[in-house]
Amino acid sequence: MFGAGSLGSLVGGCLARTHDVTLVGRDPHVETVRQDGLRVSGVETFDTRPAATTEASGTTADIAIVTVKAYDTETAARTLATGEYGVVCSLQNGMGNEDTLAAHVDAPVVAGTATCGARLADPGHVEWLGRGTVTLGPWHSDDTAPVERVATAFRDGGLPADVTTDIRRRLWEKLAVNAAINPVTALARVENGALSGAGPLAELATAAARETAAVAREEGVDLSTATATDAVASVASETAANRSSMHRDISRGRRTEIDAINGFVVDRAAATGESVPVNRTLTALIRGWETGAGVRE
Ligand code: KPL
Repeated sequence: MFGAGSLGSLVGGCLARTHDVTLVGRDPHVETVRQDGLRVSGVETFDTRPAATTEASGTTADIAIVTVKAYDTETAARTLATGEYGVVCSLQNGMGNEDTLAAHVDAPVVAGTATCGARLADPGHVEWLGRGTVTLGPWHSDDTAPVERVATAFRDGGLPADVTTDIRRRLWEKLAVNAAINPVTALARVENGALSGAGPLAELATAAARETAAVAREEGVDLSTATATDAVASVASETAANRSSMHRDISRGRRTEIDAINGFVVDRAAATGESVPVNRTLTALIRGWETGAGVRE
């Protein structure tokens, strides 16, 4: 597991019930897992003992699952390139991660999205807040065999996993959800539920999703406006009590994934000539906050 944040620790903890797992992350979480093991609580509660390390150069594994923040993908890909892996699977937010991984690693790349709710409560303890599901598909290939290997590992570990040949559309749909919910909740400092129903924040989020769907269609991805905006509404209500990852990043004074989310939409729109004023504004505001907070050069 490259990335031992909330999702990486949850997935790693589940898989460690049936597989040899190594979490690659940061201290103090890694040190606590190494000493005392990993506790998962919530949807299911159990203790596991995955290996844990802060340094993964030259590692070998059947499957590498990448859950690092999008701005750390390049570093993770360079580290992965020093080892040997049968399959590399991204379960990250934002777009562009799979291409970055594929540019460095000599292994099939699998793209995935996860709807599992997770929160790192304390070092060594992850809360499993919503069972969720993982959807996986091949990247740059029609070969589903590596995808099935990853899906089987997930299911063996007790995580529901589907395989699709339509993963590009699924990633764009997730991008629309993140482009709508993440910056709006981060800037307004509200929980996701504040965007369900009517109101100015919901309208803003819907507009960001609408623009994202239009850019997806320009890219040849069949994502209707209704599918994108319905997805935003249902995720906002299903995760009503959650704070989005961008809201949490900003609250902790950390860099966000804006470049791989709304920034990606803005870049693709520039390439296709689409106008995306809402995504452009949200991107400028979050980047401006990052610069002011000293977490962006
Ligand atoms: O993926 C998410 C995130 O916060 O990054 C959503 C789906 C918006 C849930 O909070």
